[in-house]
Amino acid sequence: MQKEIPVIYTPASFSYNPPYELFNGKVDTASETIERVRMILTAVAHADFTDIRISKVNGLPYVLNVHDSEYVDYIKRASDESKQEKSPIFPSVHPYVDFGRASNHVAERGQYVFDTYTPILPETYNATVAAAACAVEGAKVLMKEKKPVYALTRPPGHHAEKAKAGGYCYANNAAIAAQFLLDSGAKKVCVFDFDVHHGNGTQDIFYERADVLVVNIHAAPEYKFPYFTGYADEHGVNEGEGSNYNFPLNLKTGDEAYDLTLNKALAVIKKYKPEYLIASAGFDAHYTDPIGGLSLTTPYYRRIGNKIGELGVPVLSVQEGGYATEVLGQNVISYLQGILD
Ligand code: SP5
Ligand code: ZN
Repeated sequence: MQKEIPVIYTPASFSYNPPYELFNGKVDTASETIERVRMILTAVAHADFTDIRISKVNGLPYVLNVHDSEYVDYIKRASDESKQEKSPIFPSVHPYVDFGRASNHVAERGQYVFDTYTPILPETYNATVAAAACAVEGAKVLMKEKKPVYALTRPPGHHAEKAKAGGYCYANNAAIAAQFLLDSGAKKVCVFDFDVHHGNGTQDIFYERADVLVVNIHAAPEYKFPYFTGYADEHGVNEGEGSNYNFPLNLKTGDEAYDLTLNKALAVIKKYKPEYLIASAGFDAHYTDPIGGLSLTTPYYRRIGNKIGELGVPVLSVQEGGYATEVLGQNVISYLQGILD
């Protein structure tokens, strides 16, 4: 029997287009493109189990419940600066000591953005707040309708820390949705992240807290971005000790080996007994992904959906990465279908 999955998106996702990224000192083609959301929306529109809605809430207050206001203000100012200068804003210097003082706008660029993949464009701020609003609206629908919901968020979010952008992410949409659920009365929420890259931002935000269990499966830091985090021994600190789990994988891991790790990750989630599950749903572990490095197939995303659905916890899926645009829509559909099964 089929039920409907509300899909929440924003037209603001179509308003910004990173022209390039910088890698090893060279200009590289941007992976995080408008084409991604276009392909997903087309696939979702053709599926008979989806109910497409445009987000209408103002995301800003919810963004500020997770991110530092100085940081959010910077993203806004840098977006304006980019418009004035008619050029994307990239960092050149990163803090070699952090005394909390960014002396000028050059220093701020490195203070608030941790890599050279994440340019700030005139529309970055608006799109960021609008994407976060999709996640919040998804969480609202989740609370009310207690059925699977999908937030088509672009820009993605899981690399954004409390006060830093990176990895194509500016606001941590999944964390913002989790915080909203807690502020609405939930006591225990889980974020499960199966994007191929470690969700350093979500880990950062909840690392000292026990009210959000963060579980990540990803390509190991030895091989893939964000390189500095994602090791299995990162368990959380203080109150958060024991509320953070990382499952790093070798390159080329395929469906079968992935499934063993998925079972372990889901066992951890089951034991925690969350009231809500937020899935940071990236599809860049697909074997055709140009930057991912793992080897999952499209039918396997349905299995991931099956197993998440079997937890019996209301689940909000928030779109993260996935750069094989030809198959991205099919991967999303396969996964959502799996949750419904
Ligand atoms: C949300 C998400 O999936 N962010 C991923 C950020 C990863 N950025 C690193 C991309 C590096 C691509 N450069 C490869 C050079 C080959 N031309
Ligand atoms: Zn990713």
